[in-house]
Amino acid sequence: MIICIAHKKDLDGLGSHAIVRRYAKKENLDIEHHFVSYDDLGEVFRQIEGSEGNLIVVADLGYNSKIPLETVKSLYANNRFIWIDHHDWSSGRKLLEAGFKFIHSNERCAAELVWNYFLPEDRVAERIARLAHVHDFRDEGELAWKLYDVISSGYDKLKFVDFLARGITWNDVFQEVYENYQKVKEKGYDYLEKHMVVVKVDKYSCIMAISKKYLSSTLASLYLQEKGSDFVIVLYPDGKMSFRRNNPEMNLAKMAELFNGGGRAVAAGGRLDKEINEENFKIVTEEIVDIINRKIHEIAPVQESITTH
Ligand SMILES: [Mn+2]
Repeated sequence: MIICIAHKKDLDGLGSHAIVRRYAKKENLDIEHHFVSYDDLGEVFRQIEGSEGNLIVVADLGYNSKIPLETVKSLYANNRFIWIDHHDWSSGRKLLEAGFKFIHSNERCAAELVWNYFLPEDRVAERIARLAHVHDFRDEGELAWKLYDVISSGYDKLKFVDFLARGITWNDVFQEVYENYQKVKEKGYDYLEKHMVVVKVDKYSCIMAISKKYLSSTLASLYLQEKGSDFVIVLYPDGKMSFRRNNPEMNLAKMAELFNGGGRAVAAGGRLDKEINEENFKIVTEEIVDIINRKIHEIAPVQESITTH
């Protein structure tokens, strides 16, 4: 059996799921999908502890400090274990010592790496991978962004993945879901606009806002990023945090580590151990600023200027 553990929030993660699903069908293997976010990955490894003789594929999920090293080691010892990713692993060296097969690139998205590894000759897998790339690298491409809206709407992930795996990238169901979600998005942007603050962290400007759950972190943060601050933090009522930047000096993977998360330099996610609401929003933002401030020189290392005589 294949156990596929990949990101649940975007086209890269679900595209990775879809390509592995297509591979499973081709090889006549059963497949179990785990739709995971960065911060609950450790929990999923614990859930499948004891698995033996399976192919475990982890995709589009980076290292975070909550991943149980011993559990991963035992999964690797008893299964074929492959990790395919494009996130920042600079803090994850200890985990890599477990010795599993690790495929990593900074130039390609996870779905492209999954396509190349599992189904390099397959045109459907290629199409899925290219759509994922458009979204992950914020390129132009109407279909990729429409599919992302379908994902963001909360549409059933397994159904979505199954359509893609069968080579169906658009249909009437997606169209209806997409159209309904446009109204929801507008409401979400309106709420963000009314629940945001601009703060200073060291010399950097940051926009923080509470988002409604139905607006995805990518959509919420893209909306806020357009306002031009150095970086943005989107907060969700359950404590989830999402980081995006305009200023390339900042390493958001490092920032997210302060909040039990991880990700990439350009985009990362974490979690606060409390609920966030309109009442405590101001205090929470101050706490977040304090936490980041203490480590700002690791997040945005000052470039030493070298003077020559
Ligand atoms: Mn990705």
